[in-house]
Amino acid sequence: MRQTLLSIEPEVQEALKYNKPAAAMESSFIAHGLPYPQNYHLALEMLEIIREHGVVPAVTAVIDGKIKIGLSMNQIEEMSFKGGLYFKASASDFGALLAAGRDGATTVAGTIYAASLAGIKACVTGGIGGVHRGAAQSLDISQDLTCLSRFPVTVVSSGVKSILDLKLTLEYLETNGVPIIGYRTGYFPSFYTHQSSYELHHSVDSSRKAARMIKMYELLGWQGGILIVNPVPQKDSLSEEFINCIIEKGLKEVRENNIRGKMLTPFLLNYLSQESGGQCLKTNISLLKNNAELGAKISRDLLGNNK
Ligand code: PSU
Ligand code: MN
Repeated sequence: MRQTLLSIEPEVQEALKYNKPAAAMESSFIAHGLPYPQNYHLALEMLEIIREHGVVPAVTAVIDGKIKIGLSMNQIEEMSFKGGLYFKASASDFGALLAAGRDGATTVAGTIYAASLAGIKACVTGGIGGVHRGAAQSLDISQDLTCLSRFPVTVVSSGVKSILDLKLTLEYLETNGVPIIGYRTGYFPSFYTHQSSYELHHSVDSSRKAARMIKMYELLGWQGGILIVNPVPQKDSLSEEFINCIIEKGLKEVRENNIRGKMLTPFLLNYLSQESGGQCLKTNISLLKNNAELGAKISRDLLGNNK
């Protein structure tokens, strides 16, 4: 019965049937995170990068009363152009959207859930949501974190933006038992910035070693997901002072306009891109491509022998 709620693109279906590698891709950054037409061109480039490694990409979404595992080019174009019409769909929104026939673009939480329903083991994103600054008062903690601990999917991301509280985000992940593995880094990356001051306990220097660790959790019957953090390439990394200065101004606007809930993250993302004069956008594009490449390699290596 559950399978009838999924609409899996034929090439993804084939990959799953014949045990060929597939990687899921978040869609909220296409619909809500980046401007048109850069979002469209980037999405296509990411699909191409994933394919170059022999992996079938599957952008996830909720469309026409189905959970989509893989979108057609037309659907990606439509989503890129009319992003605002798509609901920002976390896992807990799926049932409501399906019943109402409303379309949604998936957050990391939604993407992990969709991937786990389809049996896809890894997904690619830019940055995950986390614990917001001032969470002691607002209790604003992204569902991405709880879904990471609930569904057995590996997420490749560049850490979290410093619009969030990095320290509390790491504490929350630790409490919920989400393993964090640095890819060629010993520090948690903070999205636009190559590294933060927070040290990681585990890191790997190749996709094969990452796949080996993930398989070890599988062998142990680990029920939750794994977070692989992949820093933005050095050449596109922005300085922490530069970003923090813009974020402080953005947070002032948030307080003045009483912005809360689902709107908070998109508001801050939009503010950052506008105020940084295109630099944030360039960095965002660079890290997303980099994550597509690593996500593809890990998905490929998950099917190999990594001894
Ligand atoms: N952070 C980014 N870019 C994004 C998001 C977060 O740097 O596009 C999106 C992702 O879809 C993420 C979601 O899963 O925002 C988290 O939203 P919230 O904080 O409302 O849970
Ligand atoms: Mn929130």
